[in-house]
Amino acid sequence: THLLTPQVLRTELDADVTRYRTAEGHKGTYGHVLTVGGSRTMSGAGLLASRAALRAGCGLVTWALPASLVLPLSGAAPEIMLAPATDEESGGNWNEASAGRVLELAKTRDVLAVGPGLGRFDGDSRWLRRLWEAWEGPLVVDADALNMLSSSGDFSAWRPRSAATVLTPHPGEMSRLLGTPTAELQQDRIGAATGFAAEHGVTLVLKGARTVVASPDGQAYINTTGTSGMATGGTGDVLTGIIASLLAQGYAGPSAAALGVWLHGRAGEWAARHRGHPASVIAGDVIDML
Ligand code: NPW
Ligand code: AMP
Ligand code: MG
Repeated sequence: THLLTPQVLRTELDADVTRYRTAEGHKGTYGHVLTVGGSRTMSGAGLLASRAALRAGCGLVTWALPASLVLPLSGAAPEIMLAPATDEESGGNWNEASAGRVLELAKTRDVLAVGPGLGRFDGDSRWLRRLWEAWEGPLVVDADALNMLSSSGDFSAWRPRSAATVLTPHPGEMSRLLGTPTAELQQDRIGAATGFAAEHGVTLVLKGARTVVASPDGQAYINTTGTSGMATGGTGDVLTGIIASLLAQGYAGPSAAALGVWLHGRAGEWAARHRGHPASVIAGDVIDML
């Protein structure tokens, strides 16, 4: 177990943000993220993840969202492309059939980030399983998509992924993944994270004060950045976008997760300083400080 410091990021993880961006680069050089999330009452989560991805340096972001939201959201962030991922039959809302459309969109993107503000719908565990098994590139699984994993019942039977797979549960979501009460798993956060990461061959980010990043090969890193100001709605959605963005820029799963967690915490600290008090930090401030 290591403390996550810039030194460890550079030496152990080969994750140094200053290496990227060359004079000759263009938007295609830095990768294209597809964020999959948002629903009628939680469109903000998808928007925060998408904006954070762009701010963290990838070249392009497309946000796959319910068709019914495309018009209302069209002016929200001009830098982000919107892709309706649902059809008329669903009333423009997420349904099991939308997995095919998401996979079609993913063909021309580099990274998939699934979950922020997605909500739950009939057949959602099968929907997620299709993405998990058919998408061959890097994948970030957060929020409601984690709850779909938890309620699938047979997650262990899902085909193991060979590309980078990063799961970003907060303690409540981790509790559902493990079937262990939150208070109990919080007593051994490193054990919970490393156990799950090794068993399922994923990078597991167990969020909360001093976030733990566990890699599939058994390493664990404890973050040293962050502030209580980050205990506010939407900061987790921001982290999802950052990690997806770093994956799109070519970092390996554990490096993208560790660097993402560190940068997210540092941006939160700067936001608290900028506002003058942690209580006044909101998730959008964290994006602005990246
Ligand atoms: P408790 O209360 O302690 O038992 P949920 P969610 C626990 C979207 N959002 N330490 C805690 O449990 C998301 O993207 C949309 C200990 C807490 O009550 C999702 O799609 C926003 N426990 C959806 O909402 C902004 C901790 O988990 C429970 C903990 C639902 O996600 C907000 C809450 O977890 C939000 O991001 C910690 N550090 N952290 C938008 N603007 O659109 C969490 N818990 O029930 O999974 O709900 O995280 O709000
Ligand atoms: P979520 O619950 O998904 O919105 O994620 C919350 C984000 O804020 C995670 O990245 C947490 O690590 C971070 N966070 C929440 N509370 C704290 C805290 N007290 N100190 C540092 N980071 C926190
Ligand atoms: Mg969250």
